[in-house]
Amino acid sequence: MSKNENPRVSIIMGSDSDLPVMKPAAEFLEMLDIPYELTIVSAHRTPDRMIDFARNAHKRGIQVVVAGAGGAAHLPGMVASITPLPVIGVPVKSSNSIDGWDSILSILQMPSGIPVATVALNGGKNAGILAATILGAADETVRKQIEDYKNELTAAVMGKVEKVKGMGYQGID
Ligand code: RP5
Repeated sequence: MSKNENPRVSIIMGSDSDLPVMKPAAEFLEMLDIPYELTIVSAHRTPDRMIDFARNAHKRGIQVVVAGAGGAAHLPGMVASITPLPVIGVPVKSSNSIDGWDSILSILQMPSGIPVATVALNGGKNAGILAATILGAADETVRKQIEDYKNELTAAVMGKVEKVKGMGYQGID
């Protein structure tokens, strides 16, 4: 049985050119052994596929959607308008983008009633972390993994505190 046979998170993106930004989301879920799927769903180029995806994702056992797109990035918002699942939007600075703001604002400025949890420009990793964190609200195993991850972050920074102290700088202990 494939480890991703029953995916809990769906990572979708407008084009294969978005993959370098979205891959870190998949890598984080893999690190936590959370089953996921990843594919291309384009709001503009495959609208029927997008609607079919959004109508049926929860019926397939998906619990969180991570959606990335660049330029006129309508994928996260349109999926959010249909699915009952939480949608995390990843703005992508794509080749057709002016400077990334087109994608950021397209995903961020949703109308009242249809929220998309928008992460930073090219923030694929944070999207993966947030997807796992949402699962962790009702899954003790995943919640513990997120706690461990945060503790690792703290330990890494405290190591840097010691490193800077060792360079002769002073500050709070
Ligand atoms: C968006 O257009 C995609 O999400 C991608 O970020 C951008 C460029 O797509 P390609 O022309 O590389 O296929 O819809």
